[in-house]
Amino acid sequence: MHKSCLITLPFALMASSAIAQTVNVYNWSDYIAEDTIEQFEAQTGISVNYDVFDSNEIVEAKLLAGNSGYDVVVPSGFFLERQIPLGLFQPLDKSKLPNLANLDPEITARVAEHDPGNEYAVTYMWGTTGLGYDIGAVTERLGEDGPLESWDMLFDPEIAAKLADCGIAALDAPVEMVAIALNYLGLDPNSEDPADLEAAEELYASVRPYIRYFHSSQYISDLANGEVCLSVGYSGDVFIAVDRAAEADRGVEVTYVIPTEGASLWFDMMAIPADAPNPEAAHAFINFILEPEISAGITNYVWYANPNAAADAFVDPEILADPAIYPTEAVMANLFAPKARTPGYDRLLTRAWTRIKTGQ
Ligand code: N2P
Repeated sequence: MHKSCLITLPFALMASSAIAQTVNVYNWSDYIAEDTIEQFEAQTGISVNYDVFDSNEIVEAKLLAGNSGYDVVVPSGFFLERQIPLGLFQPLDKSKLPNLANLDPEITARVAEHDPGNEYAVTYMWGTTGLGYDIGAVTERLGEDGPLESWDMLFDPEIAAKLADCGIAALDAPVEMVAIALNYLGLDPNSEDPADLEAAEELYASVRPYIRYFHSSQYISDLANGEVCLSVGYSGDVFIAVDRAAEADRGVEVTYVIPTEGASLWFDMMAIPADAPNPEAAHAFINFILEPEISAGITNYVWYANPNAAADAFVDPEILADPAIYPTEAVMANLFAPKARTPGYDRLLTRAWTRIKTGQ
């Protein structure tokens, strides 16, 4: 009896890993550690097809078209919120996600606003959308006493004009960019009032000549190389630019600020499409990400906060103590969280955004 157990067990393991299993993951660009996928493949024998995107709109279009072929996708909570009722995801089988126990209950409660009961999604990483800038180029033009911690650098035409020659970049992310403009104007960042949208559009029109381009990942290398001197950016992505600029050692020094008027706060959520080819492997992947050392390894590499309380022990103390990554209560109070847009408003928003980008 004992003997046969000893013989069958290794055989069973071999057999299960011999079945070629694949998980298809669709995640944001620059958003995982160098060794995460390798480690998952080594631990589970499941191979990973890993594709990247840089915009919620692209993910949504793929999910709406159906048959995306993905097993795990990572939209932001404010998009996922309206995708759930459309039936685009399957409920999680929590019995296959024992590592859910590692999650910080405060974050779990927060994201329940997007996913009631936390039935469909698990937070991957979270962060803010603020400003990245080239310290030398910007202070040279605005002075040490310039509004270096304010959205004025983007939205005040007189100030933005001074930065036009060294280059301003903005994200191609209409929901967040309009929310940021509304917040700057003292309006509700989640307003769907067409008059407010018009005010945001006017604000962009007033600085449009000074914005070089709208793109959601190009700014990382451009900031690092000194091709642009100011960009709206995702916190961790700007930190990549900080790092790359320092490595290049060509005199460019980049920094990230959460402007005093506030910044947008978002949670990117792992979910399994309703038509995922391999939901079993999707659960294995999500559970693996929730291993404390794996979550911490990603945070240490991409400089985004993870939702994993058990991971704190493995996160670089410098990152854990950085209020631009793990915001303090006071910073938190100054952040606003975009909410899902209704389809009716979305049409207005898309048209307004096209006009903003094309400058018409
Ligand atoms: C990762 C960008 C993710 C931030 N590079 C957008 N939610």
